Amino acid sequence: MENLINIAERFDITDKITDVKPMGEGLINDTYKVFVDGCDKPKYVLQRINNAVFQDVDMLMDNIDKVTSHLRKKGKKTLRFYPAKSNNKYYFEEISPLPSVSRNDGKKDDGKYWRLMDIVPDSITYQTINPHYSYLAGKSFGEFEYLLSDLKEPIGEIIPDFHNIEFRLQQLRDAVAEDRAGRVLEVRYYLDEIFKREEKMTLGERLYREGKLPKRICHCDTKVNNMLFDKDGNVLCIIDLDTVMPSFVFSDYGDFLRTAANTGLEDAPNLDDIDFNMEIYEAFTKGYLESTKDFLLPVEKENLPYATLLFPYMQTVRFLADYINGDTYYKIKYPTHNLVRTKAQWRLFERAEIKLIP
Ligand code: GN1
Ligand code: MG
Repeated sequence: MENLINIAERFDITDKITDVKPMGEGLINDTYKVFVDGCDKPKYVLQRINNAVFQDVDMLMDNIDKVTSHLRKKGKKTLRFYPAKSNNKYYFEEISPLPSVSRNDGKKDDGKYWRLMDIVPDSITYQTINPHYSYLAGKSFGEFEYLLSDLKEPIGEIIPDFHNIEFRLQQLRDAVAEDRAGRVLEVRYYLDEIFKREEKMTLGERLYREGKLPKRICHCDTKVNNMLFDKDGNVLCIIDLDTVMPSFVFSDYGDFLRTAANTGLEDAPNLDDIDFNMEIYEAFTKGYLESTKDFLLPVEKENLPYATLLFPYMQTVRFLADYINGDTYYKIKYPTHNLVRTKAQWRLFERAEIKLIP
């Protein structure tokens, strides 16, 4: 970890760094906890930004700066980043001494982008939660969107079409047409099931084109583990702000339930572990509607059950496309990991579909 200590030392902090260790379960960035002299708990989070996914790092950190400043002005606890000594920006680029190599998608990967932020003290993360915490999470998420609803500065679309299901289905079609890893045959069943529901699941994009559904500033990655709770279950702070961008409110509502109402893990190999927990769903919805009732449009409220189905559906599409493409996007721990994730998300979709659609 010697090299990582050197990296962390390049930020504008006065502590003496003693150790850097891997942290968290993120599927995109590499995350580490940073220990300093005189403190037995880690004090900072060091992250290498995946710039194949977040290609415009300036826009990324600029979005986060605008959002965190706005939340801080309103008295909310939020992430705090440290400037790099070399450029006074909230990140620096480490230029690789080796000649740049072309990755298998043809993009060059020659820079490593690093950033450093505070660890929120006495915070707890969960993979699954109880109904009361779910209610509190619903309130906080609604409030998060509400607090950002008067942000005047523009927030860039950091990953274009990120939660556009029509675009995700097209990516899946392209992956199938190319069949780069020779995996299409074994996933035929899932492809058929997905495309059978295409019309129904692309409703949001149609409403948007008709001018009926707005985009608002959303978090767009509201997994349960992107929320820090205190010991009483109150949401202390919402983390992982990389994907904050204009989207339908369905994103935040639906993606939270995708993880929170799942009785199993996102990648549970045993599908019997997976069910859609209605108590979590109802508690979250109650909290969410309490804090959004004054600004959500009827079309947004009425379509929350659609949003609940959309996210397991979209995540199935994304994991499956990555599996078919030979695992170029999500980090995997074993060769069939994206297939296991696909099956687990699909089971969740089916369970939610049965329970939500009479
Ligand atoms: C990714 O890196 P992480 O785990 O916070 C992904 C989300 C997916 C999620 C699936 C930029 O988030 O969209 O829902 O994995 N983030 C990006 O667990 O693609
Ligand atoms: Mg995350």
